[in-house]
Amino acid sequence: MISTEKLKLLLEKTQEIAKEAGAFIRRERQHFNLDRVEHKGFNDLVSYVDTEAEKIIVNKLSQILPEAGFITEEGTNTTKAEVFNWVIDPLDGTTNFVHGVPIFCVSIALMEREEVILGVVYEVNLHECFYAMKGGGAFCNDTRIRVSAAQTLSASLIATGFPYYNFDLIDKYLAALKSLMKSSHGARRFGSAAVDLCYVASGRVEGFFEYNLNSYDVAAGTLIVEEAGGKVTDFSGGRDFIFGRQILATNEKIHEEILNDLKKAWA
Ligand code: 2AM
Ligand code: CA
Ligand code: CA
Repeated sequence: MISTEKLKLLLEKTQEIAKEAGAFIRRERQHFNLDRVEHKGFNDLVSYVDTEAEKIIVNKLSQILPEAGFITEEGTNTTKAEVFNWVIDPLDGTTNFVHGVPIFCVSIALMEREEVILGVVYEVNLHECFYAMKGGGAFCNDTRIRVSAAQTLSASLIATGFPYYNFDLIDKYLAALKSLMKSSHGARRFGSAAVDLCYVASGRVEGFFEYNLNSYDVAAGTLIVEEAGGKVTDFSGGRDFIFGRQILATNEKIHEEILNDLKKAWA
């Protein structure tokens, strides 16, 4: 067990590190051009900015908690530890970044065994730093955040991410989306799962769902949602949402309504 005092200190340091990586990303964006993009798959983009930002983060984090291992998108350090692991996406929203759409962030979580105990999501252009530690509430910059008070799907705005591979499930996804579009205020696609989750946490949208995401896309954001009073599950209502590649996060009140649509579509 880590003490509350130590966790608080780690949370402060992690915010500093996320902001430092964010400042690097912001600087590089000013002279970024599309020639510098590499492809991991036909639509899976990466650049030196992702890898360099990750190096900054991993290097600094290993100084503040030397016993922790790493799960990171770009694989800077692949050492896993038994108890503590950092789960890092140095640049969530890379497709936005390379095209100059200003929604992207740095996402860092700390897991103690199966549980996320600290999460930081730094939105690089809006300078919004979302953060939470287990049992300590959720914040954006210095302000406490809470999920929306909306009671029904019919009064809700829903964020999602479009599938980018595993297209054999796309019909199920589109069926769920169609049904949500018909019964809510509408759907939004911001292009960063970590930002989507923070928007649920801060009450800007009431729900978010996506399939195919990785642990580093969602780990930090899920704790921020839960600490803001929201609910996170997989599409069966269970807790396999960090490594399970299905995530539904809501303000809690509309969770069952969306879950019913997802269960029908995924049946
Ligand atoms: P990324 O920007 O780090 O790749 C958007 O739906 C979410 O899916 C983002 O969090 C994005 O993270 C993730 N994602 C992973 N691979 C992707 C891809 N090939 N294309 C688009 N989004 C991808
Ligand atoms: Ca990501
Ligand atoms: Ca990324």
